[in-house]
Amino acid sequence: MKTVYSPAHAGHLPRLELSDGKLVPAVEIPARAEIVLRAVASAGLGDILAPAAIDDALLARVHAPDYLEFLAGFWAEWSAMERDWDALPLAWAVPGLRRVRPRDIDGRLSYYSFDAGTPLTAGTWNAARAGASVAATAAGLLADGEASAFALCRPPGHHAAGDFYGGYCFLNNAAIAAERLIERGAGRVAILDLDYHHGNGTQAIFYRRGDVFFSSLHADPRDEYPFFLGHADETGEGNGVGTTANYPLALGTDLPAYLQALDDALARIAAFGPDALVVSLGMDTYEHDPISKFKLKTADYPTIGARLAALKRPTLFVMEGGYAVDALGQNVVAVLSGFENG
Ligand code: OKP
Ligand code: ZN
Repeated sequence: MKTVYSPAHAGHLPRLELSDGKLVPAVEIPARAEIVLRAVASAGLGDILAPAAIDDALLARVHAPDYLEFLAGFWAEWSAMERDWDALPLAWAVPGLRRVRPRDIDGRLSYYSFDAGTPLTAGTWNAARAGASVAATAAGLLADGEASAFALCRPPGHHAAGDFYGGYCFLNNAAIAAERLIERGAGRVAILDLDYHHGNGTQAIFYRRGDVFFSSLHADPRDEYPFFLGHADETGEGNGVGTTANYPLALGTDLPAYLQALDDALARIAAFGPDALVVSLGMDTYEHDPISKFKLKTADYPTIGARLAALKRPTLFVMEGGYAVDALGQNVVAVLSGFENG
């Protein structure tokens, strides 16, 4: 399996994040991608390729033009105010307030976000765009006939919706990959989100679409971030009725309970009959993840990889979360080699 990687992710270097009421050292850091790169290289998984530059038209299939313009221009505006620290938003237009776009930079920062836990930094836009190009290039490998590929994206993407960022995510890499597959001829694409947190952004982007099936296994949003999406009764709307399937799971979920949900999701995907599968690969389901509460072990991940292989579709893995940095490389390789041997 080939990996696509760009060192440009390292330009997104958040220092402190807001967590549990405190500013603490950020967990979504460059070392994450670097340790995964080293692990896939030393496992001999396959060639490691650089991405091609991303087409703006592809970005615009997923994200609103004003949102992209905001992200692209943000740091110039922020730093012109002599602010040389990372940016965090402060107030949101919850129901009862009005989503009228503010002129003020802090107002716009809030308008285009949904949480205060996601620092926007000097290098964020370049890094996020490089991550999206990694996803698009890896999707192109599938379209060229590869059976599988690994998009080593950073920052992650699945919390980013069409017009807002949050959850360490700015551009939705998995959604961009799915759109690239459709551009290259796929009629139907399934996305399976295995990150511990619900992929609210990906769900929202495809909620009314009949050609993209979105399925997610995650901690129950009543117990865990992102709190306000990811319930089992969200099943799609309009043309997308029946093409969203959520599996909210209990804190403390271990392999048997996880596999029960996974097998159900895979049966739903098989019935949908996709031309390709995009896996949002978050490794924060790991028992020692510092911000998460599932109980999967390194030895469990090859089993999960083999279950994905049994679907027998061209499969693109897109890196999402996973914050137990020391174990992150071995856990990713465990899924990917389980897939290849499955
Ligand atoms: C991004 B991804 C912990 C705060 C966590 C946001 C988590 C974002 C996860 N005290 N805040 O889905 O891995
Ligand atoms: Zn996560």
